Amino acid sequence: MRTQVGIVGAGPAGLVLAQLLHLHGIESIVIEARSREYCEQRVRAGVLEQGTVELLIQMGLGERMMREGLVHEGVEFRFGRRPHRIDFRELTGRAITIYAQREVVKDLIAARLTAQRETHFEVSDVGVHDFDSAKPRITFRHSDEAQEIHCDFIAGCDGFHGICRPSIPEDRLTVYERVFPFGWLGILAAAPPSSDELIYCRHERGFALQSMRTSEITRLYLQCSPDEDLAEWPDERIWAELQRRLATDDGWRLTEAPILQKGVTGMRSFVVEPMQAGRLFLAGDAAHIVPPTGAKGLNLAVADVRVLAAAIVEFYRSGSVELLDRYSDTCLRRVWLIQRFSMWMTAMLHQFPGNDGFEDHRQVAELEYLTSSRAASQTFAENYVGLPMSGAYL
Ligand code: RFL
Ligand code: PHB
Repeated sequence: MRTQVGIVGAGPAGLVLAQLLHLHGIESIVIEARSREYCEQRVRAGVLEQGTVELLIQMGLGERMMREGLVHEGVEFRFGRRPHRIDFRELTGRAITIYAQREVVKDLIAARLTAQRETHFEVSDVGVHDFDSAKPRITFRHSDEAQEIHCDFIAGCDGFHGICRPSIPEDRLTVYERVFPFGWLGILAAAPPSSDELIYCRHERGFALQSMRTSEITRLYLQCSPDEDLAEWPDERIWAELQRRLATDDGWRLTEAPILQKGVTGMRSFVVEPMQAGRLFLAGDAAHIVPPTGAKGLNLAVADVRVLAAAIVEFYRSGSVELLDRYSDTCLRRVWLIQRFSMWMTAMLHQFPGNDGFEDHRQVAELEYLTSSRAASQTFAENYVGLPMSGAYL
């Protein structure tokens, strides 16, 4: 097979890149290890920055998202058993949209199939080769047959556990990493959310978060140990712990309902530098991971491929490799701003082992300042709704 861009991974990064290229008349082939059904059902992110929403609309993918997505103009921080709201609209003129990652992925796969561009699910033994030359190759197996893609560029959009990053010789990459001593136990529950907006809650027993997927489905998280055994968390224990952490003095109660899905996610910050090697470009979780506290992973993946698509389009338009050469530097400026924000949110809201009380006071002071100072609220809000794609600091 021959194409212009070979894309490994059909997550948000790979699929948005494929669609952006398609809209500029550039051919690509997407290969994905999992089945289409698996990609469309995987429970992941839920918060879209306004810039991500605007890009999806420009790409012609806004129709269902605008109908079904929930626009949120603020968020709540809960601590000391009291709610504190931050108003995005008033502080930034912008908002976020709640629309599940799997719905974004469904819309993108549907667009890909409508465009009749090649996509292969359930491939195995993927390898990327010769990316230091002008003729890179991707090899894989599909339906038990060995296949090969000859292309001009390879986009490594295969997530944190993919093969693209480890295919680059170790001595060409610098890895920056922090692994947190906790994880999140997440559930989907068949109940309308008990509050219209997200609630980020600091509690002595650990962080809790109320989010949602639709007006009928609540998404909730509890801080837990990174290797927490789900077998020790029957539904009653999960609800009791959520009620305890989220309780307020004004009698607010979480609506309990059947739990549809449970999972535990470890938390880390990770950045690889540079995000490119020859004609292999890493994007999204393949290049970086942020702790989910800032709700940024998917948005950052989309920001990367926007930069990559523009660079590839420029190459085919003018032959210039200038934007391609700068790809990693351009992306990493944003990546580190988002790392900073996600780390700050994580440190403000979670219980860290060995805490001697100093951290409790520091966290509460941080939250009090955040929710009472207009300057602090605005700083948070401009980061949460999404930093612009370019500007003084980008
Ligand atoms: P993905 O989504 O992991 O997609 C990578 C794809 O590559 C495939 N793959 C391969 N394909 C071919 N060959 C191979 N050898 C392959 N190896 C892997 C995989 O099957 C997969 O389909 O990475 P991508 O596209 O970079 O997208 C990143 C986002 O998925 C991720 O950052 C977010 O989900 C993170 N995240 C959140 N981000 C947000 O912006 N807002 C949120 O509210 C938010 N909440 C979350 C999250 C992630 C979570 N988990 C489970 C890690 C909440 C959670 C609980
Ligand atoms: C989610 O809805 O899954 C979600 C929301 C906010 C976060 C992380 C995850 O910070």
